Amino acid sequence: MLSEQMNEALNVQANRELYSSYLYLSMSYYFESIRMLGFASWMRVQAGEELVHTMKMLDYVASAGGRAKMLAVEAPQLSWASPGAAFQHVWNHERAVTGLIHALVNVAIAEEDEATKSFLQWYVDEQVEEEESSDDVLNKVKAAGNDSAALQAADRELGSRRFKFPRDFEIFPYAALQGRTIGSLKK
Ligand code: OFO
Repeated sequence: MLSEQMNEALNVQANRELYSSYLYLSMSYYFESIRMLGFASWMRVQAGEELVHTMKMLDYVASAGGRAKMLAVEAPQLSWASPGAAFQHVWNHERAVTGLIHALVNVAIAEEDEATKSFLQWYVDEQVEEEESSDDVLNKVKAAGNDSAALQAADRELGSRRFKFPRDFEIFPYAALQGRTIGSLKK
């Protein structure tokens, strides 16, 4: 059973994950507006992953007997000075999210909530990957600089990214919902 404080902290983090999805969707439409469709597609995949992170966290809250709450989502930035500025923003954002996840782990440790700490390990590992991939992409875009042929090549390369659901996540988990306690669904 989640404490009220842990429940709240997870709802707040789920909101930040949803904001991340919103931010990357905003970047996707920005890239579409400047006809960099590979970058737009990469951002769309990124937005999809963040939506999964949101739902996975809220699913955990519900299955641990808490109450998943939808909080207001901040409006993200609409455009960027250049592709490099947008990818720099991705990198900065992912570093900041890593800090938030680590702070959340510390709440679980302080509460001796082993189950939540173990659940959050997936996010800790995910952030290592996210930082690595955003660093990699930022370096590619930075190396292209203002060279339009190099930017087009990077755009094509990033366009090959495909979305994958995490192995343990179901988007329409009817059976899992049936298994949840009525108490957590009623609150
Ligand atoms: Fe949810 O991993 Fe990025 O922010």
